[in-house]
Amino acid sequence: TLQALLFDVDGTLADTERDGHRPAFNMAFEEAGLDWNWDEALYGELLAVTGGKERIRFYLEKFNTTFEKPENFDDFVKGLHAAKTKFYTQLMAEGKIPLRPGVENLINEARAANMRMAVVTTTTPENVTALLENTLGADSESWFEVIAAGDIVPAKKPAPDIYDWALEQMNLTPADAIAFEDSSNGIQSSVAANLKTIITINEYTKEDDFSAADLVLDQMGEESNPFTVLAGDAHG
Ligand code: XBP
Ligand code: MG
Repeated sequence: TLQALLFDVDGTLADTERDGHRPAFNMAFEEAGLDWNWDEALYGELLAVTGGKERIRFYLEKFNTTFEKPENFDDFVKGLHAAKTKFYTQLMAEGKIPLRPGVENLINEARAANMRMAVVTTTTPENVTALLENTLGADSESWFEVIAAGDIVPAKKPAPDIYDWALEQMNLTPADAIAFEDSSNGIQSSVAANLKTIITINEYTKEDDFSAADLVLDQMGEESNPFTVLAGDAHG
């Protein structure tokens, strides 16, 4: 029986990639004196790899192969990524990124229905805190029983590991939960963890393959929530 909703963050709760993560990466590059610029089209290609540190490495492997890597390359990537997180959380604090339509309503209904909730994401934990605090309110992170994020598991989405970890923490089986995702990497991860999955598409992911989804929506509805469609009367 349905007991829990598991939420991806980027692209699902909010459209954070184009106007949040992408400019934050560019600000970090500029601060470090690098002339790299990730425009919207390039960023769409870089989204093939999840995780910010992993994405920087992917960029250098595929799109900027002439860059001479510094000796302590791991620290270099970590430093760049820490700066990116600083800029990203600043952008969130400025309140520039709203939740996607229907998300707040869905979360409120889920709480009213005593649904258990978790966040399951490849992004950095600080970024989740910054988004939730600046949209749903100061204590909203506590509504989520588990924040499964960032480097908690080494193999990020599309691997199922982060969903497996969240389910284990909550002592749930996959049949007890539904995942909310927006991307190919996201649904590969949730489906590999045997979870029913509801997709809300966005500009970067509308061409992705969602044939494994249980439901594909443009956005969450303001009135009738998708988990009631899949689970019958969740208000029971
Ligand atoms: C989205 C991602 C992340 C962010 C960057 O994850 O792929 O890598 O773009 O985050 P999800 P960090 O949709 O699973 O939330 O730079 O903090 O790694
Ligand atoms: Mg996503």
